[in-house]
Amino acid sequence: MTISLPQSLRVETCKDIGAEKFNRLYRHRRPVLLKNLLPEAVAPLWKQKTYLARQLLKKEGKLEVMYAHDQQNFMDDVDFVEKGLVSVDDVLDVILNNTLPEEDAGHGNGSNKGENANSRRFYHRAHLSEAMLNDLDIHTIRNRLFGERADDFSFAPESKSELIRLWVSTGGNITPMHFDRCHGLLLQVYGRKRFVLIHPDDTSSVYPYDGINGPSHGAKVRRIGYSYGREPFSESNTVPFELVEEILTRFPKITDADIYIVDLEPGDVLYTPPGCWHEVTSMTNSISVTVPWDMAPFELDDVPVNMAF
Ligand SMILES: O=C(O)CCC(=O)C(=O)O
Repeated sequence: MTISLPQSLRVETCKDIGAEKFNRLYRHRRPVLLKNLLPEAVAPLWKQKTYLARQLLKKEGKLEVMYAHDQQNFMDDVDFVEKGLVSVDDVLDVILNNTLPEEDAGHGNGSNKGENANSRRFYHRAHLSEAMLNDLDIHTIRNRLFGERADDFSFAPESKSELIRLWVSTGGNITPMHFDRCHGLLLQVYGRKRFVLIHPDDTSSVYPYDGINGPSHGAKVRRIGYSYGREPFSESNTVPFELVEEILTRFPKITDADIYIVDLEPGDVLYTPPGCWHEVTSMTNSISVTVPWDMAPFELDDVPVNMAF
């Protein structure tokens, strides 16, 4: 018997997308990787400690962070995480200087159990400062993707900028498989993140929680991103077989799913449609931004199966 997950698939990738093409993918609720869509100045600026130290919004000089109970799976839910306060200096030293002890990202199992912010994985999620919002120039991204039709599709991040979030994570963090009821862009600014995307039609393959015994919109499958190794599309890739075996034993229906893997680099933007299952792994320390927006009223006539209740 061969031990493997389904061959990973690639999502549509565009280097220079125009509104016409984006609208077509968007109407069909297809995820799309948009290469180099961020303004060029952002990635070099947002890896400077002095800049970040000025821009991060502090509470009494500290940043709120989440620590995962299992040191790996982060979800804003007390069953998964506890909260703490850490100085900006400590956060930035870990994120920019990589002071967290090295771990094998291909086999990461949450064994990183240090005692303080300098050795424990954490996630800092927060609003963005005005300057950071200006840097991202979301208005230009809006015009590139939607042209004249931004209002038809309810894409109005300028008026709902409080929904835009910064995500600062240590390498090895996982946001477990879930779906959102809104559309979303993830803007990758620093480091690398891996998305595993699974279509709503494959909902039974991810073992969804029933919303009573676990987080609603959440699924039980774990660590799919890690199970494809470091280079999911390379012949020479080393796949962590023990992890694959564990997943196949606990979640055998995962083999029925089409599994899309997207590795994001600084400058990339990923569009994720509503209802699309996704698991997000920080393959290195990472800084990204999410921009969500609601479905337009006409889209609600035809929602993905997993959103229908
Ligand atoms: O970046 C992450 O860890 C999670 C992002 C996410 O879940 C989203 O974009 O919906």
